[in-house]
Amino acid sequence: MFVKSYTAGSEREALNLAKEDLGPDIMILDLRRTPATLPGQEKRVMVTVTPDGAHNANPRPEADKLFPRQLAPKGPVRPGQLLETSPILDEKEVAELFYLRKQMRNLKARIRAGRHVPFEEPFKFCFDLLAESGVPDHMAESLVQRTEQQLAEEAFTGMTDLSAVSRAVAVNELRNQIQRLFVAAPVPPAGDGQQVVVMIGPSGAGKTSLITKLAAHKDVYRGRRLAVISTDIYRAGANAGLKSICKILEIPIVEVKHLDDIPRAKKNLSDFEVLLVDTPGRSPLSKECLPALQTQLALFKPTETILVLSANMGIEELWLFLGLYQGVHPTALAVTKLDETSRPGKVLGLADDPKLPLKYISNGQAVPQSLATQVGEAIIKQLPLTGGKD
Ligand SMILES: Nc1nc2c(ncn2[C@@H]2O[C@H](COP(=O)(O)OP(=O)(O)OP(=O)(O)O)[C@@H](O)[C@H]2O)c(=O)[nH]1
Ligand SMILES: [Mg+2]
Repeated sequence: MFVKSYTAGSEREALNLAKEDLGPDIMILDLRRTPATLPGQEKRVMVTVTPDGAHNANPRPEADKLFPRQLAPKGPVRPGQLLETSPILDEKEVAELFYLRKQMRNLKARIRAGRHVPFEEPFKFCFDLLAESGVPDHMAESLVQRTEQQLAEEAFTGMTDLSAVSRAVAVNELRNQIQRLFVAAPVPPAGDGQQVVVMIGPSGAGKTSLITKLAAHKDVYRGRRLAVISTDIYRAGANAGLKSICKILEIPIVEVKHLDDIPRAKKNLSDFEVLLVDTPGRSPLSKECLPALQTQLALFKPTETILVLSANMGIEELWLFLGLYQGVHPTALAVTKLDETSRPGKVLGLADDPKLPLKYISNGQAVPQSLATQVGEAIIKQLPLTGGKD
């Protein structure tokens, strides 16, 4: 990552220097203030920045190494056959991920200890609000820095007096900054060919429920002809709820019993504009889970692979699972059970990868009312973002 520091008498001047040098799109990595200690000495501010985008060039090079891209199978696939190119997840790799997780914890602690000039009010108030609601430190810092930077820019153009910014104003800007993390991802227009949307994720994450909510939601696949395919055929009654909702919505559902039935099922449903595919949940920590999933995905050739994770897991576990599922190349993320966590801010820790946009939030069991497609709004609603007393 390309990183450079600029020092000046104020945040504004230091940022101007950075923007003159690197262009307008920069991301602040660190901001340090050195107060004037001697008479006549000036306060100095050092900002450390990176050109925005550089930090995302390849956010997961290690994961790419662990799980190389897979090839589609050549020729027919036998029931139960695993592709030779499937990722092999062994204990060594899992241990490596756990080790990385520990390293990350250490780094977080060092960053906290090393930040010798903490945020000043009201930005400290904003940081504490985020941290208390479970937003990981690095994300809280970045959001509060962006809030500070935005208000400093407004102060510069005469719209606000930065020294008199109230908590309410700062919190309001913080909300805008959170909202900016999420760009609405529209459904591709009709006529763009058949969409094959596959849900993947650990057991009990809410994959099947998400399919029922997507199928019933008025804004998602509005007016499209939908069909559902389920490969979750091993557990008795696994599809009972899904079948009854499909019946109410008059959507055909096909249960695929063998891998080589997948191409046939797709062919039989070729007139449908959208195929929603449900897969069985297994722990990605088990050796068989990811290779088996990879085989199914190679046969389905999805246009979209949605990784479904439940917010009632801890953030470290969520990061670990995200790392593990990189092997099957999900294209979007859905977070369920936001209603079942007291630290909903952790979800923001999953929203910093532009290659894996957070597309859906589910915060209850009601079909489809508990499905939010305006993800930023849904998360902000769950956070205690009020200005309090100034
Ligand atoms: N409170 C709450 N419960 C949810 C939410 N989403 C799903 N559930 C419940 O979680 C349980 C598991 O949901 P499923 O949709 O069956 O999960 P799954 O990922 O398909 O599970 P497997 O197929 O067993 O892997 C069900 O009781 C759902 O009603 C949510 O957003 N909030
Ligand atoms: Mg299921």
